Amino acid sequence: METRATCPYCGVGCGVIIQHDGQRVIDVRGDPAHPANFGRLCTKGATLHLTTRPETRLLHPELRVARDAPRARAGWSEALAHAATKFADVIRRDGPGAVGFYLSGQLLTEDYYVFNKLAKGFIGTHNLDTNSRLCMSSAVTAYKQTLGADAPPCAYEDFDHTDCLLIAGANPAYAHPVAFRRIEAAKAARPDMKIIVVDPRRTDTAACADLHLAILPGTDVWLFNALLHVMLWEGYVNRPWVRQHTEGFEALRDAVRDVTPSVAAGICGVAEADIVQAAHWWGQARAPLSLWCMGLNQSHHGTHNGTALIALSLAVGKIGQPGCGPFSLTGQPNAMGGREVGGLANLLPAHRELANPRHREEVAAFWGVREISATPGLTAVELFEAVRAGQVRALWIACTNPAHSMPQQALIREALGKCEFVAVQEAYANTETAAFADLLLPARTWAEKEGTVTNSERRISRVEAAVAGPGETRADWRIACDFAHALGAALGREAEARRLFPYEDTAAIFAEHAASTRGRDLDITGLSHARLVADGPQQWPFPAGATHGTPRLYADGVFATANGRARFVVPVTTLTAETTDARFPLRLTTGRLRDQWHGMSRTGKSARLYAHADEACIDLAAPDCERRGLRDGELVRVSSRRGSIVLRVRTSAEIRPGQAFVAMHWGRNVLSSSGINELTLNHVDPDSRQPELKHLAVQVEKVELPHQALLMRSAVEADTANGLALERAAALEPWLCRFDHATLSLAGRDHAVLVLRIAHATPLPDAWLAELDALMGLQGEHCLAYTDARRAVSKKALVEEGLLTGLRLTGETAAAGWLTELMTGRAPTDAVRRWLFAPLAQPPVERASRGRIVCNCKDVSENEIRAAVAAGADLAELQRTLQCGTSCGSCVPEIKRLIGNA
Ligand SMILES: Nc1nc2c(c(=O)[nH]1)N[C@H]1C(S)=C(S)[C@@H](COP(=O)(O)OP(=O)(O)OC[C@H]3O[C@@H](n4cnc5c(=O)[nH]c(N)nc54)[C@H](O)[C@@H]3O)O[C@H]1N2
Ligand SMILES: Nc1nc2c(c(=O)[nH]1)N[C@H]1C(S)=C(S)[C@@H](COP(=O)(O)OP(=O)(O)OC[C@H]3O[C@@H](n4cnc5c(=O)[nH]c(N)nc54)[C@H](O)[C@@H]3O)O[C@H]1N2
Ligand code: SF4
Ligand SMILES: [Mo]
Repeated sequence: METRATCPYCGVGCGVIIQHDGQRVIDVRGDPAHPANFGRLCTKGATLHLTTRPETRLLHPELRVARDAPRARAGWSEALAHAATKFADVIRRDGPGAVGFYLSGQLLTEDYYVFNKLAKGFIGTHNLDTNSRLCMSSAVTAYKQTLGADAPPCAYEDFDHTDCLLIAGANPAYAHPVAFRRIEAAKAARPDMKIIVVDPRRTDTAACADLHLAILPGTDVWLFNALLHVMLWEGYVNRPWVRQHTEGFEALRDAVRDVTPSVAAGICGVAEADIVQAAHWWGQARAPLSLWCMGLNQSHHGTHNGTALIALSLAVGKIGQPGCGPFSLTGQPNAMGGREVGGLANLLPAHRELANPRHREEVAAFWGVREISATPGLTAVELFEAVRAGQVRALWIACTNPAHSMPQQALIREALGKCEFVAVQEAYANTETAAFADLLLPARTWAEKEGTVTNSERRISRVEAAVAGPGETRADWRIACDFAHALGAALGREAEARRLFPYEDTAAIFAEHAASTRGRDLDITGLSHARLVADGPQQWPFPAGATHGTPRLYADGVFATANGRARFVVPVTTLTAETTDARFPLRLTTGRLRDQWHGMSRTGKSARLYAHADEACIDLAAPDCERRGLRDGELVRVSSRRGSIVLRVRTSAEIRPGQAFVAMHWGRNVLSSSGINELTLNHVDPDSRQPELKHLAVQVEKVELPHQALLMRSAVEADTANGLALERAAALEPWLCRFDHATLSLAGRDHAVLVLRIAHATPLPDAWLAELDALMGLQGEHCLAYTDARRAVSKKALVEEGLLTGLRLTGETAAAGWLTELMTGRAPTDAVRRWLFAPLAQPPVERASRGRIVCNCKDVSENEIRAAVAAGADLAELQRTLQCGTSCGSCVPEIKRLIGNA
């Protein structure tokens, strides 16, 4: 059977077709009819079916009735009644401002709508914020300050029409791969099209550019101002258009007068000629298009990064036409939908503003409630600070993992630890945040839930459920409604709760949401679930009576501001909130890897998604490693003014000296620490309240952790191996923080191998090893052991049906690399037996190491590609012989790079 849905990962919003038998998801493929992807998927989308295994799902409500007691399984009605009593007590005692909701851009629009109505319409608090605050809120404020509304004016088809694409602070080759495939195709069809990438790192995106401006982190505003300076000087500014359709230009013109390319070159750390070149390309372009994402948004002046970039489109009057405009890429699949229903602390439904009394009245009338409170709500960082200060006493968290993803984790842990009552609505057990939950509620997830989502280009898609959720899971909107009813009972307002939350299905919720948009910029009164199924995904606005959606906004030069004019904003020109000094001399930035998603609760369940990057690393430039006497792969202590963590170092040509990069994905489930957010700071942009997650000052030093161990475990049958690996990983996670450094990962492809690597300052106690053996299943008669007490080396191997299925090495772990390959390659064990009982670190047989896997679909490694390139192969030849890069295409930029560097 087949069911249509969308990919639950990034904001590209690819359509998927789920293949299933009504009970289980069997496979997934791209939906050829979906206009976001026309059948394509990236590595993450194409492996979605591998994330649906039940082993690590949360299946039943769990409740802790007394502080410090363990959680126990509970029934839904008992669990919700308990939560309602807790919330009601706090509301009665301390007022509605003492409760809060922290939600997610990964909820569906209908889920979001119900939660928003519950907090703002029923409870009377605006303490409802989401992880979009960490993500899109600077883009929202930038759009509102300049164009007047939170509406990206562009469409993906603009990639096919632009002749100058400026990508700033985004790495779509990794983060929006299917959109990037479209950019690659546009460039291949029209090689004259110019691509400029602004990113401190030489990412795969930057490597594809005609011009890469590797600016110093945090200096974008200076660069954009210098571009405007050159454009003014060269007469590229469309003065009549600016006069007719905008305001505030003179102030910006005066502000950039002294920002010459030479001044900016000094501040941004790039060549003056490159800045001039970029300005010429942009100024001369028929259709200039900009794209941006977290490199601009996650800054303490993220709003002004955005307004300065948007100013470049306004200055040439190129907006609303094919191939033109400032295009903010949405991170999460439904951050747009969340904003549409008003799912942020400062918003009300349908892009209404809490601060606007008329909007509050409209919403009160629409919902049929007495009033909408005028008290502003707390935004993400403020919300957790208020929890920490004891002002917010009951917190509801859904579909996000703040104990991983919020900055300055020590403060978040303190807040969650102190909070009187924390409810967590999650699809997976064991997330970092679940550990703090008094109440854990099992949610349905991808393939099990239905509703709608809106992608980066304002396109609304219908998502249908293929299978029922496992165990007692419920859909998020349903949980929100059930809680609303329970809370109504606890507050003695049951009839009101039933009246406000009468929904039997998501179509009814969508209809109410659509009605709330009547006459607003995002009017979707012409849409319904039925229409989205019949006519396919549509771009808003789509008012009643419309026959099609709206690919572009502002084509008539009339903007969503009060007087219809777009506005230029004079940006602040501060740099990063935190500066480097002798103690913390490196500028560290954070971001994404190609094959992992956020806290890895889903992507981390699929062995093959570790093949591209298997362990938490810090990337440093070679000179910075040399200066510190560091070799590739050694362990280092990374410290900021807020804490320190241990990571493996990777020398990288992608990064400039003086800088460092750590991916945001690795946290307590796979690492001995909380990862990089242990070190980040919670400084926020004053307008958007988005924290500066991309910039911090760090020191990196070698750390000696001589006592090492490696444990690996697989099984003879693939299905057993995969299931056991996940179960064992879950049991091992709490162990990781005991060690000075430990990582948990999966290796292999169809047969998962669980890999635990440990490094510790002091000898590992035998009791710990015995416990680890038990958790890994490294016991029993099939286990062979060898111990060399003198050299403190011990080896233990489990051989089942002639295959090596388990291993533990202590003291001497140099053989880790080839042993992992032996185990994932399922080679016969004769060779290992000899090695096992000999005091050797060397592999018993010479084997060529495969190295990192570059092409995930076709399982082709870096070393295999390098060897073919050395023999003269070009991309076409590699695609023909090795088949790499012929399926999803996510690895093509990297393959091109390997060819280029050969
Ligand atoms: N594979 C994968 N894809 C994802 C996600 C994921 O977890 N994994 N998450 C999704 C989400 S929610 C989001 S928000 C998006 C994020 O998508 P992106 O923003 O594209 O991804 P990031 O890697 O966070 O950051 C982009 C780039 O900003 C650069 N950067 C850092 N500092 C600066 C600076 O000062 N100026 C400039 N110009 N650039 C800078 C970094 O070097 C990085 O390459 O990705 C979405 N897609
Ligand atoms: N240092 C640093 N930190 C960052 C960033 C960065 O670039 N650098 N990026 C920030 C950004 S842009 C973002 S968007 C955030 C993302 O941070 P989070 O929102 O914390 O990321 P996820 O891991 O995607 O969290 C989603 C959770 O919802 C669960 N889930 C999945 N499906 C469902 C469902 O259907 N229902 C429910 N109830 N739960 C479900 C998942 O298991 C997962 O635990 O991280 C931010 N943090
Ligand atoms: S680009 Fe990849 S992660 Fe993003 S929606 Fe498409 S398949 Fe999913
Ligand atoms: Mo995001």
